[in-house]
Amino acid sequence: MNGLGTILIVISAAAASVPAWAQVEVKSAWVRGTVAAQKTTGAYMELKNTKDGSLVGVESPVAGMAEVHHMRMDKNVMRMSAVPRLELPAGRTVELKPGGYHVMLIDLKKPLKKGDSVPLKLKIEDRDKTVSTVEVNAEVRDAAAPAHQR
Ligand SMILES: [Cu+2]
Repeated sequence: MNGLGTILIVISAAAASVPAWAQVEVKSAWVRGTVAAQKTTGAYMELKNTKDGSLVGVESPVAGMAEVHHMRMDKNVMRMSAVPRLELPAGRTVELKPGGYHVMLIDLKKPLKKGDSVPLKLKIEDRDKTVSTVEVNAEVRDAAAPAHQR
């Protein structure tokens, strides 16, 4: 009987351990809803990595392409540029929000309505170049939510 008890304890400890790929915590993921014929929109979230790494790509079934962008004001002109890699330093929360970093969903396949759920696959690269995928479902918010403001 003692032997069996020991085995059960070992199994439950293994089941409770955090899988190796669950290194990035994603919070408050949302996507701006779109109106008919709109082909792009932004996705926003908070990312917190447990170890140093970077976000190197995003995929979503709702969009033909997804890119990480940075937005800034340059002499009153809003400029967006693609960011091939966004550093996620260990323990620090990196915020993707209107007016700053965001995921641009490009070539949308259909309009996104408030309350829809948009699956996103985040490609996270470690310091040792290992790329893992973090899946998250982002909630679609009203198209009229404040856009690209500071
Ligand atoms: Cu953008």
